[in-house]
Amino acid sequence: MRAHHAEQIDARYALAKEQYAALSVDTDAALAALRAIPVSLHCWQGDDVGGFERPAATLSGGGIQATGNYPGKARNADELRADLDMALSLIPGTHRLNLHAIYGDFGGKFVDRNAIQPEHFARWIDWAKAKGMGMDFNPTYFSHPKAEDGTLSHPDPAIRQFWIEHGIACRKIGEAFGKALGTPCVTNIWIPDGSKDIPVDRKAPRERLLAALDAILAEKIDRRYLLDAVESKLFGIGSESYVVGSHEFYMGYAVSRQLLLCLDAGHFHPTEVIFDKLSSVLAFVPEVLLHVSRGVRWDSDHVVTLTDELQAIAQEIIRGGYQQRVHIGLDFFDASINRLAAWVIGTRNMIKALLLALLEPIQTLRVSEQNGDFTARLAWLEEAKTLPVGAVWDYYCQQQNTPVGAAWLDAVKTYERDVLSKR
Ligand code: RNT
Ligand code: ZN
Repeated sequence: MRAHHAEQIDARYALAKEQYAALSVDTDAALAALRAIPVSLHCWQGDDVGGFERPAATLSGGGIQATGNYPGKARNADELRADLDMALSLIPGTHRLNLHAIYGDFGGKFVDRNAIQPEHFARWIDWAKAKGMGMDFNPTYFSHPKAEDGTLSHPDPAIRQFWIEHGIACRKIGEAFGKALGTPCVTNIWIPDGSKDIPVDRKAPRERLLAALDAILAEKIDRRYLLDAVESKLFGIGSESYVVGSHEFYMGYAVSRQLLLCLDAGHFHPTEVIFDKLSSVLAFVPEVLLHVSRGVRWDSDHVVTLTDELQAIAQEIIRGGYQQRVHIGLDFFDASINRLAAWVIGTRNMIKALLLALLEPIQTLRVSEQNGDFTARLAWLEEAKTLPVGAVWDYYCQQQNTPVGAAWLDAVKTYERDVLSKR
């Protein structure tokens, strides 16, 4: 029965391959290219951004929020690794893990943010190494008593210094990841600093942030191990009127320091989209980090679905040949549905969007555009939407030994019954 099913998938793929070949699209080449694009799975979807600094830690402050209380969230790093193992077994390809600093194996003792060391992440390194995965990293500038009213832009030099030390510690950890895993670790700085109501001094906090970032980044670390990124934001809960690390601030900072700029899909005006920023930003910064997310009316971090925006992001990466310069990370946290399913749905959608982009009849589209035949360009853009991408996707899932179609959901439901419901 199973074998028969597999044969059907092969047969459907063979037909699709012919149909694409007639449009000069090589599906085998597209799948080989797809396999080479990692997506960095964010650990924080597994426990609602709580982390493991203390038992039953929860997200606090930072202007971000995970809503819902679906049962079964990971309570420690072992549970989170088990959940990630399960989710990764349902996602085709080899990907990366994106850790936040609060997710170390702290061995039951409290280690403050400025004292974390690579050793606290040794078990994550071993885990990733065994899977042939790379890792990315993030300092955590929220959920901490010293983060209640600012971090790197805080007027109190002692508080700023504490967070500078955290940033420095995190870069050392990122460097250790890169050395151990043989692939550079993207270490991304995002801070929540801002103000609820209208400030009169918008200048001084930005000057302090600038100096603090320069202090964190003063030590040059080999780009083979570590890539530094900075992430802007428009507003957050409690920082509606002013965000210190705005887009212009970090764009200027990344350009002047030649760092990675992180573009989070939820961090701009509600109708503003990030796909069109790629070719502009990449004219001035060496590389970009994406936080692929889905804002619904605000930066709500809903699970990524196969929207027009997601497809446009993937198209820009592929059409621009930016695979080596754009690091794809996910950033959503939904606590109202099964958390593993959220990872699987969001990540599979990101990969599907990349596949759709790789299967575009790009030659026909480009020739139409170059000839000024915008009628044909529009016609082919629309025809491409109903080409048999599903057959190619199913074949890819089968080839990568991951469930085809919605079969992954059965695996998640079984895991929920056997493991999550017992937590
Ligand atoms: C917050 C930023 C940031 C966080 C993570 C948890 O608005 O998007 O990237 O979501 O660091
Ligand atoms: Zn983000």
